[in-house]
Amino acid sequence: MQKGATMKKILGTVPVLILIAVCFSVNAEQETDRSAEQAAEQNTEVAAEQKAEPAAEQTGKEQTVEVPEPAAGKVIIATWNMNDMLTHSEVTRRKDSLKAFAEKVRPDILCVQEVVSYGILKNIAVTMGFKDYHVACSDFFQSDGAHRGAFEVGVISKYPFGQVIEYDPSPDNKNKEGEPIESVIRPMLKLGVKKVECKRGYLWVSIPAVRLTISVVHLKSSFGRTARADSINAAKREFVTGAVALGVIEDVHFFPGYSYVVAGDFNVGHSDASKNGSDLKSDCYADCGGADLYDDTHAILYAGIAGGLSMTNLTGHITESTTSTISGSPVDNIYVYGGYEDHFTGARKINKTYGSDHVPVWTVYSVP
Ligand SMILES: [Ca+2]
Ligand SMILES: [Ca+2]
Repeated sequence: MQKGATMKKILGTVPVLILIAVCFSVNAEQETDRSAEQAAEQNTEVAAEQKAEPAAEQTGKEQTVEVPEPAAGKVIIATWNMNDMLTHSEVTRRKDSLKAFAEKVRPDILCVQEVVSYGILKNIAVTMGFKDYHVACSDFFQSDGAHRGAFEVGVISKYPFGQVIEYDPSPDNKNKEGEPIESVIRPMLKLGVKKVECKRGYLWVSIPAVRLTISVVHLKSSFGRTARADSINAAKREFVTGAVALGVIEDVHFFPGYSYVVAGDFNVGHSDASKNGSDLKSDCYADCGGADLYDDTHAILYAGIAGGLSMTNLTGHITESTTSTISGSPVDNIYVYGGYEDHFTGARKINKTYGSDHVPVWTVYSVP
């Protein structure tokens, strides 16, 4: 896939800042609004994610997309928000769907969201038939409770991990089984992205056998809100994504010759015309005209505003939603970067949720 073409496609959907002077004049007021909302929300940070129940097993029309047969040097990388994998009994209840998913998608590397512990993810891997695969899981929440306030992200990989690091806003690990080493998240402070109180960071793994680093995200949901009511959620998304971007920039130097992947549930569609902006200094919420909008999450990865970082969104050409609960462009995205971006196929989705409220999204990577 040509990065330039993809970028044009993405950029074509995002309003571009034209009047910097106008935007600066309203910026101070917007900052105040955001700070006030932030303070209010910090006090009422809900442990539970609120969302609608999954509507249906199918979303959209069934695509006749076949995942290619396994082949040497071809790596299927998928991301899937599994929806409420809260207990071992839930894994058992959904075992047929999990097996069907595994047989259809056959991921070599599967990035997941909405599991609550390493133990649950290990159980999922075995249930899918991947008992020899390697499992990495974040531990943002020590409770591992059967509730949405304990959501982790993880990776199930055919290939061993070189290293697993959890980037946790509040490091708290206590040497439980499967806990990765952890580091505090660095806000992209030099570009004005401040730390915002949030519970969920991201998980980073390196996979030397296929020369990949992968950052898995499950960014803050909007609870269906937009504009000012969504500003604190957008700030949380930008905070974590900024840290991910810094990590990718670091990976380029630390792991030359690798490809760098950012995958997961962004909780904002890549082409959501009511939210996406591309200027961190200007966040407009309503009646914006040509002014830059308030959620620069995707732009942080593709628009070059973070150290020239211009990742390619393999999902950029997909216009249909990837979840039955959020309409519009995909919230589940796979971004890639490095000298081998053309070794990834454009992402595809299978319009079947396999018991979740999200469909899986996948790409095939030809190892250089
Ligand atoms: Ca932790
Ligand atoms: Ca903006």
